Amino acid sequence: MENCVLQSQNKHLPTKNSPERRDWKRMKLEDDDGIQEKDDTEGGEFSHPIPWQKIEAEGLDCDYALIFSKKEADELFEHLEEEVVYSTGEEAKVQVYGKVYNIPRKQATYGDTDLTYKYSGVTRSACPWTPTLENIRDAVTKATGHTFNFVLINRYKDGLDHMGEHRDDEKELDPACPIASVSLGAARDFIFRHRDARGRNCSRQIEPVKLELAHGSLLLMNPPTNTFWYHSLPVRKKILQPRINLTFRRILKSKK
Ligand SMILES: O=C(O)CCC(=O)C(=O)O
Repeated sequence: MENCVLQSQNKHLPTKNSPERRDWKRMKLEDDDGIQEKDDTEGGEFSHPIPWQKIEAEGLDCDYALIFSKKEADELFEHLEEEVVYSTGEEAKVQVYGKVYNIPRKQATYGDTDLTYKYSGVTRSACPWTPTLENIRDAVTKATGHTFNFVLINRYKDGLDHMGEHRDDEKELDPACPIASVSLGAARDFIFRHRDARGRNCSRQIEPVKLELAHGSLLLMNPPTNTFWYHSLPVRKKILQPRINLTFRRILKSKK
């Protein structure tokens, strides 16, 4: 069974050995429907502490918090709808085991000049940061202490749009830097599955870890999570509203 550790009252995420982190309270996760107990404190303004929740399992280390109030998150969503230009045509396809597929959602990539990122058989170059993306990136840096030079944006028009199981383990990603996933819009389920517990002939029985990613939330996937765990955003037919997800990453320029 997975455990969840709650919560620092510090705005910045405590480091592994800091007293705040040692004092966090351990709590359990439900089998299926995500976190059993949640701190119901709203994220609020950035001048207030962020109540982080710890999500842990074997080889999985994540932190979760609401970092934007509803009003802030609503505004960010609207601005992104105006600013972000999503890929079309050949750029809106991926290659899996040699076959080309349309992406079941919209995608865009932004970041520092000259950065490219290769995933699912395609190489994407970064468009220059927009003002809203810079604001969100800087808010994530302020909340976590980590810096990011690239963001992959996924827009899901409704619950039919989805993302299949994968790991963010590309060699050009800085292995020491977490992937910071900001969610805006419709809340969606997000599922982690251990690499040894996938498929019919899996070698081990390990329960998946299931979360709901809320409007204005930040999920930090710390190393080594993406080595051991796949993640996905499954179809949810009842969801009729759009959602935008931004995964901030640090790309090592020398290993391109
Ligand atoms: O939309 C999401 O929350 C999933 C995004 C994701 O898995 C990714 O960018 O690698």
